[in-house]
Amino acid sequence: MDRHYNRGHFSSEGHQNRFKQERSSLKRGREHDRGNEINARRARPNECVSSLQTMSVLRQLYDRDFPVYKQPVEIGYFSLDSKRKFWNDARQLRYYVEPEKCPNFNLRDGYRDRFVKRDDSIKEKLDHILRWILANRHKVQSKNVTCPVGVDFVTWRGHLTKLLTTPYETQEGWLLAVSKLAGTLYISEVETEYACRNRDNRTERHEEMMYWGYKFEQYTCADEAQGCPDSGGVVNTNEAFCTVVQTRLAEHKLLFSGEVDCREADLQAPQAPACYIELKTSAEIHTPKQRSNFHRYKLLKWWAQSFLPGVPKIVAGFRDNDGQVVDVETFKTSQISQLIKTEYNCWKPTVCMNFCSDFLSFVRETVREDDPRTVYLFSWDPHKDVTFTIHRDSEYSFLPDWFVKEMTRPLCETPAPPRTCN
Ligand code: 0WD
Ligand code: CA
Repeated sequence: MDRHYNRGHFSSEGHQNRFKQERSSLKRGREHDRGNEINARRARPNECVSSLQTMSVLRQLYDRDFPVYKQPVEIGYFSLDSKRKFWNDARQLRYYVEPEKCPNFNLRDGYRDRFVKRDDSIKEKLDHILRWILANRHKVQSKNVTCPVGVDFVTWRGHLTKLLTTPYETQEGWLLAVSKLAGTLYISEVETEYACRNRDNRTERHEEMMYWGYKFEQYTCADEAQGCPDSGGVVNTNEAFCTVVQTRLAEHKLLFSGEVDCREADLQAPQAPACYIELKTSAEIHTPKQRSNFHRYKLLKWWAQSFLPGVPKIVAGFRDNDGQVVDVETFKTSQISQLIKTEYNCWKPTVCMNFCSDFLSFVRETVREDDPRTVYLFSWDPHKDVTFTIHRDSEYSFLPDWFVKEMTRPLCETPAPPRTCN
């Protein structure tokens, strides 16, 4: 018996063949039923169901020794330009220029007249990462013919951040689509109805505040190592530099990509990801209650996001309600868990990492079909268990044909120019 069953993190009776398959239309009310969905539902009393139908999110189940998390290694990077075009290089990498302690940056400047906003209704899914994989097959290729990309999981760092913070999240649930292709599991987020509604109903104030973070980046980053920030330029949120890292969490080999704000300007700085810096803005803190909330909620998200790719430093601009930066503080990612220990009943890194590791085990146990047209949709809402549904040829399929075609081509055909097999 798998050790996970004994620990009771997954609901734990019965056998795989006790899965009850039933046609269903999803609660979310989308028009997509082609008769192919299988609904994983909770067991009724006395009913023997699959041991892997649901997964608990209760913190105490994950409060054990810290799992192995190998030092993340940067295996590549890519850039997205002002038109969101993919480049297999570091042209969008920027260099950190340390601001004054109280710089009085005006984060509202340029919102009306020098701001190009990325269209966030366009869902890019994993496409940029997949493009990077195809352009760098030699770096990810394994000798194992049945698993040409030599990792268990491919995803965005942001999706893993959501998993890490799940045991402490009380507001927002998530939907993660998973497909297996040639032995590797691909995880891509699906926007929840709650998130979609929030996106549609943002206030003008909220829209502007989302700009403030990017404006802070412009005040503190230069395009060249010896350069100066250009606070009079245009802020274009299509632009991004993304690192691609490989690491291992317990028994799971991971390849993920995350957006990196900038690096140390000193070219002698340690190699990536140790030279990378995450930039943040946050409301200034006046009261003990505000400080406690900052520790409990914001530092959890900041820690998870930077710990995953091994980004050691977070520079935070604290701003007032008018978008004026009044204080700049640096946080070492490795010291955040010490910093929060003064809080009563605060979050624990080990709970975050063990939950993520066990979720990935749950996914591996669940996703058996190696077929890019099949999506296992994992769903979680606060105060509930993780559940899943299965969808074939549905709106949830996310691995594009151009990627599937390349990945399923026999190995002997892979080197360019193409050769004939003997
Ligand atoms: O379409 C989607 N559902 C998603 C797209 C979800 C997650 C990410 N992305 C895109 C982002 O636009 C970005 O190019 O993937 C890339 C980065 O992925 P990530 O690093 O895995 O994402 P995450 O760690 O959540 O965010 C890193 C940064 C953010 O910095 P802050 O300091 O705010 O955490 O990427 C940016 C943002 O600057 N970012 C976005 N920018 C525009 N639209 C978005 C977004 N939806 N999400 C993250
Ligand atoms: Ca940032």
